[in-house]
Amino acid sequence: QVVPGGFDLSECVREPIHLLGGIQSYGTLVAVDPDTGLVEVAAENTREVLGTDAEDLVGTPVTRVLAATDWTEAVEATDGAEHLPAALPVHAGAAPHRGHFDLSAHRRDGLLVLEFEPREGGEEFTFSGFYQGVRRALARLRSAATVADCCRIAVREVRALTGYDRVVAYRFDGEDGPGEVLAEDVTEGWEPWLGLWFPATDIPPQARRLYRENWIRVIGDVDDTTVRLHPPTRAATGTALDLSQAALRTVSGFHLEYLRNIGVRSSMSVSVLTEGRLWGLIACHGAGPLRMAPETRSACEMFGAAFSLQLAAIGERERADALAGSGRRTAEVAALLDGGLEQRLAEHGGAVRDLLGADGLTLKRGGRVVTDGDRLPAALVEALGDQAARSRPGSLRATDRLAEHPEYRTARPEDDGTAGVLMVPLNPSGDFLAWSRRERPLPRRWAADPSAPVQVGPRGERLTPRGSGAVFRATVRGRSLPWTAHDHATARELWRLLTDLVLRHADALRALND
Ligand code: BLA
Repeated sequence: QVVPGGFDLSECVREPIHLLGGIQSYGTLVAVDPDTGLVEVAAENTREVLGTDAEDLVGTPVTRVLAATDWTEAVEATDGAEHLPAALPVHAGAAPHRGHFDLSAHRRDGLLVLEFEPREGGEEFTFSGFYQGVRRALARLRSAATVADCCRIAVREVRALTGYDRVVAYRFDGEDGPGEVLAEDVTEGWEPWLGLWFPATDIPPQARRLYRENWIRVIGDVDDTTVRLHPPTRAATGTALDLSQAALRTVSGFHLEYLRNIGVRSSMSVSVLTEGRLWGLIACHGAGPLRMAPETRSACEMFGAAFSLQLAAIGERERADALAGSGRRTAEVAALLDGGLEQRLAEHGGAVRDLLGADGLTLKRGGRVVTDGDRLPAALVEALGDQAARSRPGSLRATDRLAEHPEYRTARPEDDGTAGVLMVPLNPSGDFLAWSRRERPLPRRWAADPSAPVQVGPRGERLTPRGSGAVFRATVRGRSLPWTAHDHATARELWRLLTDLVLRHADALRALND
């Protein structure tokens, strides 16, 4: 996709942001063969930070800059834990640079990657004072009863722990989709972002993949000069050292440009995952340079994990409540269907359709199709049957955006108003029961025109500023109202009751024949 001015968005998607071969300058990095203890890669600022030139360090023992006991501890702490970082306070460096450092160590591609961050003021970190804050934040989070509550608490607590100027809970609409600011805690005078949508292209897919793996990402200063690695590429892999798990990993120029254009000097993002999927980020911005000590990073990462779990627990509870609330009505409707599903459904289809507030109901069974309300196009019924045949009976399939599913796309005429389907596969021969919903246009307030997310400015390839000052209103088409946890629970319960009915009839029949 090329935007007006000639910027090619596919460049963003192709950039290998974990292989940029550089780090942020507030610390330094050394990658070591864990068996020999010899340095293989060193950042070019090891002289400034540790007192030994990178060129000089490569090929020699790491114990020149790190005490042998600390080296052994780093090897042991990361043994058998590929990608899992360990943090140790160490004394490191050659005189006169010897001092207190926070060492983060992790394994990657057969190397032990060591990152040294000088302790500000040279003192040891005292966890006790900080720990109270983390505990309080976690306790408050546990009291959240709804997703909205949970997000409001999270942004307030993360801002209190870190001191950023803006903290938002940003939820993706689909893992690679655009996102919405669900909650915000922001310093006075900054424009509010609450409720705004941001285009999908703001965070390209490879960045999202990385955030699924590495749950925290700190950018200390967008005006920092990147420190290159020596040597730039590894002989073993032919690429730069993989910095996916490195705290100091340098940042894509595109993203730096983005941050500068929104007046941000530093940032931190904490990943939020539910059911293994990237739900969104807790995104933080600072007006000035700001880096987080490793303990603060760990605390934020832990807080992010607690936030993720709390979201999952809220989802679970909503499903249970939904089921409890609709159980009676579902049982009544199931009773109406006792004795010959097709015939009964022809009479009571409306009641079944209303259970989920749908516009149409479709039963395909043994070559017959019974409908109530909206009638689905024959080709779509067939495509759903194919899906049903491939799915486990009772495993729901739901979408509020049929047009985005290739398996259904060809099955829908242009003017078909149906946008959402929730389907229960009944058996391996492709029978199913499905509810359908019509399109409901969805108004959104965007921080940038989602169809032209990047504009090239007067200074050439420059991503121009954006913000609520230029809110762009647009309507999302092709979506139905989403299928809620309540809808899923009701459909699953109805399926369970129908299965019981069928089994009971089969038993009665068998008893009769015995
Ligand atoms: C990364 N983009 C990011 C990150 C965020 C955003 C949060 C994670 C890194 C960080 O914490 O700074 C975007 N920030 C947002 C959004 C909000 C926010 C949407 O606060 C809303 C609340 N970005 C572009 C374009 C490109 C691009 C056009 O707009 C590509 C040309 C790239 N964004 C881009 C890249 C990264 C990124 C490459 C990864 C940076 C990295 O981790 O190295």
